[in-house]
Amino acid sequence: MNSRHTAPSCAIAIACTLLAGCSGMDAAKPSATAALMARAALMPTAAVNPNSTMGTVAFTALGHGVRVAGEVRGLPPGTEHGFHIHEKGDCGNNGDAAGGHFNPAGGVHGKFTTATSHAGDLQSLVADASGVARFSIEVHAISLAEGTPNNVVGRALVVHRDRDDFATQPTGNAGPRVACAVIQRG
Ligand SMILES: [Cu+2]
Repeated sequence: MNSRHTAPSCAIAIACTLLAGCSGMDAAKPSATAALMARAALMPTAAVNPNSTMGTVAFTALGHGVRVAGEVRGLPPGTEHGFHIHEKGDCGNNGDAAGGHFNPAGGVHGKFTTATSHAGDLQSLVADASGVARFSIEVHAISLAEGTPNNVVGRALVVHRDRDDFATQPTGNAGPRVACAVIQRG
């Protein structure tokens, strides 16, 4: 018996989902959504001087949510930085033109993976001794699909100078925007 054909009829749908997303279901829908990708090339703003904060970030659609992976360099060694998707795809005015955190569900600013937080609240960046922060996270509250309310393509990815306190509303009090990029499909 071929498991590809038996998997979609999984009697207990929840158990099916928990078992790493039913490979049979993925096989039945060849990469139509899995192929969605986007990227962001973070460039330094003039909000602080000097500033060599730069980075490359890849967004890959998953069965549920998006993998956000990449690296940001040029940070002060050993520091933590607020890292968010902001509402508007405009890095003008030293990133301030990007507006507030992307928040289509009307959430409250908080830590990444908190159910009530903004969709744009990502895991904070932590720079290593060389000033490089590397990350790969699954963000369930965002999408890359056109026409969905939580689509982040065309919005801005922002690195802040300071650490996010995850408490101050609605910003996290993370200070000036030291790097910004518009998230672009591709
Ligand atoms: Cu931000």
